[in-house]
Amino acid sequence: MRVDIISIFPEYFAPLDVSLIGKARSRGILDIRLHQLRDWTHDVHRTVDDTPYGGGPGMVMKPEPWAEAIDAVIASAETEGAMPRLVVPTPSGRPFTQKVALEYAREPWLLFAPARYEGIDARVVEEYRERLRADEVSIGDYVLAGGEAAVLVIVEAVARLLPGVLGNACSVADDSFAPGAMENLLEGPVYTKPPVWRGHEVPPILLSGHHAAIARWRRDQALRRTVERRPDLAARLDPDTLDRRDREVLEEAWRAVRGERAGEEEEPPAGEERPDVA
Ligand code: 6GU
Repeated sequence: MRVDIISIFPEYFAPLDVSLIGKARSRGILDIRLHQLRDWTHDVHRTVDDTPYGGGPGMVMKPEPWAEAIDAVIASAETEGAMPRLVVPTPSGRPFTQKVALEYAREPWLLFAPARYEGIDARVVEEYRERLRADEVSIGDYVLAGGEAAVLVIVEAVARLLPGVLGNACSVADDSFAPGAMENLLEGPVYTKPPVWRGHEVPPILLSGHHAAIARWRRDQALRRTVERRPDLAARLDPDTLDRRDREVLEEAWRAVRGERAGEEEEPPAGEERPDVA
């Protein structure tokens, strides 16, 4: 996969030389190319921003340097007519999820346009939307100072899905959020040696050698953890992917978050309201 990144801080991407991604690059699985946006300005100050039309705080990134930079990347295609998919990180974008990561992992070429300031003049995405299948994506409900950190997040999530990047291909299928058995499920706790550490024991089932019982225990843990930590995800579990035991574990976990004991009534008696969870 080829990845181009246009930014006023190309040095921000030094971590892409390290670890999993660094190895994928040196092995030729990932071809990452960094570009300085200011190289496509024409004034002595190498200006990339200007005041917003309509007033308001902050600055907006000018369209011209972005378009010249994007055109130069398009022109550098090594296959005649090949076009990158354009990804513009912004807190007002659509959520970047594991599903989107899997979709990007199937693309041969991605182009990232991370902005600083209040964002890029909206006409840039408008200009390239059709030709480059431009996507505006957000990595979560908080605001970063710029899109660079979001690009690092997205590149790491996508790169580990590329064939040959991870040592163990199964770990991708077992991921939290992976489509299939783990869809909308968080992974449970994991343990390694020693069996007792500072008085904390590894759950004995994991030392039993009973593979089916271990798989069942792990699934119980995943179900409980998801209800506790991400009731929003748990509420979206597909009933068709749940067996009888799953349903029992879930029911018990929901009771626990609601602060009920087993066998207690669904509805509290009138006048004894309890706070709703999720
Ligand atoms: Cl993609 N960019 C910025 N600047 N802030 C964000 C974000 C992206 N996703 C969440 N917050």
